Amino acid sequence: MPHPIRPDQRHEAGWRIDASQFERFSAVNDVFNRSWWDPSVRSEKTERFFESYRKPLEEWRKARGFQRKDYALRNAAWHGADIFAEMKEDQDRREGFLDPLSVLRDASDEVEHFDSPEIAASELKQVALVLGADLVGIAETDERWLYSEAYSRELDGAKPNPMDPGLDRVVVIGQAMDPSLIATAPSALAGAATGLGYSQDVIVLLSIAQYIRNLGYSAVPSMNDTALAIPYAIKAGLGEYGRHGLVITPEHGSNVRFGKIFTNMPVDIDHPIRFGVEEMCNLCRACSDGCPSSAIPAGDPNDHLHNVSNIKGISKWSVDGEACFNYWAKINSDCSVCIRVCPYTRDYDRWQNKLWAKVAGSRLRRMALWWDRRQGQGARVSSKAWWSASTETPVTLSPTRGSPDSL
Ligand code: B12
Ligand code: SF4
Ligand code: SF4
Repeated sequence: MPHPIRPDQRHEAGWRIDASQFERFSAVNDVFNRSWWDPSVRSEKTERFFESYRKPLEEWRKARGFQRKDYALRNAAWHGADIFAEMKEDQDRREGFLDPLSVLRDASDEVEHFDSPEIAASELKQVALVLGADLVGIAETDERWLYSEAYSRELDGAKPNPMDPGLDRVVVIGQAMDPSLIATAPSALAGAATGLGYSQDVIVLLSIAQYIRNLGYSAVPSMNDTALAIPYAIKAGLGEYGRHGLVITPEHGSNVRFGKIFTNMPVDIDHPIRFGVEEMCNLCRACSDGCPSSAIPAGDPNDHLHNVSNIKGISKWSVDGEACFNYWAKINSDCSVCIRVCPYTRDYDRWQNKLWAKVAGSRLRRMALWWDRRQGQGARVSSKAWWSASTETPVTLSPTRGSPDSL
């Protein structure tokens, strides 16, 4: 089923870009890549952080959620994505993270023709969902969101980031992350949700790209490499941008990862949606208050650059990536607290949460915020509760205000 967008929710992207200041972003300057080449980011802690994904830590922390079984699960969840990332490292490719995924058969010589771009788009979306995507939308490609350079670990610097300009469509997919794991953030256990998201994404992206190629068109599947996911997800109508610097979707809040497929298949495009997120973020500060590294701004959108890891010339809420990643290195795992505490992170299969979303999108949004806080929605679930759910019947993983795990 295609993504449901009501006509009254269609909007233009509304980018606030100062063309005289704008510069395409170089992947060399994202914080992960800087932690390889930039001594002001690289440290023993960042090295130990990356190593902990490959081999067991030498010292285990006593804190729950950071013990051996938590890391065992986290690293197992990453395993699928890791296999593809490491498969062509001898060719200076880190597929899915620094380079597009390439384990694909060639496109068919025979091209399938569709009666209209609308039909082609709706069939493609149905295929994407059946192949495992949770959300799918389509946008026009836009050079502004293409990285100006890719990062090469071999060169320890920039390498070209080629993209065929004939690929004028980008299919953006969303993969929901496991809410019961995210509810334990910050923890290595919650990091399993991230790893699973990536591992599933790889398979789904490759399958959709192969389907397009089997129809005789070009398709380049991309995860974190090649281009910025967030402006594309917004353009493709998957959600609205939040204060925490992430896209909030109507179906899963921001508890979702994005992947993209660049193609020349002649498909119709989607439109950005608005459902009250910006207005809610103007009232709410749950993410900026809850962020353990104070990386999320509490003020209005602006074009302030925290450091070289922010794109230039766009007025928006921007996260301090250095502060965020420093915290990850300190706790030895990634963090998802900003997703956990956001009031939009809910199970929208439940009628109460559907009703909450309706109120949140109306003039009564203050009431929705009050209701959210009263519910204790977004409180941390203890990792102990997550593990003990395996022996309890029925399984209960609802958030409690009880004693949160200490770090
Ligand atoms: C590098 C990176 C990080 C780094 C460093 C960011 C940096 N500044 O270098 C750090 C460590 C901070 C990080 C953290 C997280 N990340 Co991250 N990250 C990325 C990655 C790989 C590259 C982004 C990048 O190049 N940023 C550098 C510059 C452009 O940053 P910036 O100017 O601050 O812009 C940010 C936003 O403002 C937005 N953005 C960029 N251009 C524009 C333009 C407009 C008009 C707008 C409105 C927004 C916008 O995207 C940028 C995201 O960093 C993307 C994947 C991708 N290719 O996009 C995932 C990605 C953004 N991360 C993601 C997630 C989920 C997280 C975490 C929750 C961790 C986790 N559990 O996975 C945290 C959340 C932190 C936060 N609140 O933002 C998801 C977001 C999904 C969503 N729902 O929106 C992405 C898309 C990965 C994915 N495959 O889904 N991340
Ligand atoms: S991932 Fe954690 S440290 Fe980074 S911005 Fe979100 S809450 Fe803050
Ligand atoms: S936590 Fe609140 S302010 Fe932050 S993104 Fe979610 S709704 Fe917006």
